[in-house]
Amino acid sequence: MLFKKKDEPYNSGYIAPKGWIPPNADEDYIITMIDIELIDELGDEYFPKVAAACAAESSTGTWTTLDNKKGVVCNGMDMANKLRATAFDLDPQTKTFKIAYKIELFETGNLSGLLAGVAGNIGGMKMLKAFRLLDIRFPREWINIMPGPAFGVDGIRDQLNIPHGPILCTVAKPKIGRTDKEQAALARILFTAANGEFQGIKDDENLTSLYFNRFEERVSAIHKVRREIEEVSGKKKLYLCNITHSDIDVMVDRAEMIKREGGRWMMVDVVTTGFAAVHTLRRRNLGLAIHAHRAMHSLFDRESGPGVYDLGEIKDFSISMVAMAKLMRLIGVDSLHGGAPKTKMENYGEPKLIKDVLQNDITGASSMTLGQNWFGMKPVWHVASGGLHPGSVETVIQQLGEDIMLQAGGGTLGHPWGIEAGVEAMVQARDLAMQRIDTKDWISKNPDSALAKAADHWGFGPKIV
Ligand code: CAP
Ligand code: MG
Repeated sequence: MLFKKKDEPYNSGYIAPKGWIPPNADEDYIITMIDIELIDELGDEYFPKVAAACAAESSTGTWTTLDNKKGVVCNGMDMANKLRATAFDLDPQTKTFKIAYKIELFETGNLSGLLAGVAGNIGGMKMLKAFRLLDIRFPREWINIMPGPAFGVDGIRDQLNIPHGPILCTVAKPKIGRTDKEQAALARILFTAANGEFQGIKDDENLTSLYFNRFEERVSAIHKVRREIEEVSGKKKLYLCNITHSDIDVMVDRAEMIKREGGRWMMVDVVTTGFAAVHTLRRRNLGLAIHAHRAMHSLFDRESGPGVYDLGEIKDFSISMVAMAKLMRLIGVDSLHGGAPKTKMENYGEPKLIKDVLQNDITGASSMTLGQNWFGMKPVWHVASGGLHPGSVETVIQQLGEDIMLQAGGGTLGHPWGIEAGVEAMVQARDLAMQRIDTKDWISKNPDSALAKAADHWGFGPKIV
């Protein structure tokens, strides 16, 4: 049995009396919300002990008592007891609970250090059959010390001179295949088709620097095209150029290269490069917006139980994308892939919530979020992507609103009439949604349009395979 009588005090101080809530939470506490399942050997009556054990392991405790050596003056127990975390608001039905951590327990502004506590060892404990960190709520001091986005939603609208509506972008497909020159030729088409109403091009997450498409050659070729087109058309264009590398110094060199080319954005695979890398890039203040691709997030945020929809048990060990989105806003990205309706990617209905935490203050907590007061930190562009095509644009805009970057890769470049027609169809779909004109209705009146052809080819539903 995991909990022996003699170990009882180990977690006794780590749980709050029923009804307790952390006082003055937005000033003094970091709070997490957790969903767990107990291993079969532990009956439901162990739930409070396990919740307290999670609070202990993630703050100051360990698996046994330590304060039994009377007369020892160096055991640190006074401070450990003062700073211990408190499990509270336990729901034995859903096995959800919250943990309140006093702000002094962590070094303010050190996100990696904080996560080693609140999201550290606890998921690995043998007493748990499943664990999901649903959310983290940050107090004012953390919001004030973290950089947040350099540009945010309004800064990017000013930069591109797009006062309203979604930004339209595509990702070069095939994922890997074009040479730097071919990608620059693609950029020229994208920047000029449909009267230049399409904003940009993005590298794919796994395109870095390859023998037929070197970073240096690509960045210079595409920005040359961008400068030319901008000069002629007067319209600002985007190139989200992937600087991802496991060596931060190489990323900084690449970012500086973009800056020298007059670029405005760098793209980073924020999960594979890690929190420290993104925080460092943001702190260097290179004058570039950060586009955050989340490739690899699925390996720690996917969950296969119905509990992920709040409908029963969870099955895996994970952290939600909602929590990840908050961390990315704090660390200072300007746009983040957050999923959308009708994509090819799994999302549990979270995109709306992710967009909310990226852009709004959320006052009311729910079963999916603790809410968050952002104390004026700039909002982040929500990127809708993954199998989107013109027929899905109306639903995406209806559900997520206009402060989104719409990325359709295959759904732009794979148009049966060619790339120009793909761009035209995406622009048509966006414009109709913004004017609240029913897409199907419009298509029936314009059967020869690029949008009608796209809908005929891909339909209106999600493309799963
Ligand atoms: C989209 C994409 C993105 C995914 C990532 C891809 O291309 O470039 O990486 O959207 O998913 O490679 O699949 P398509 P998410 O438009 O051709 O699907 O945005 O959910 O992180
Ligand atoms: Mg991609």
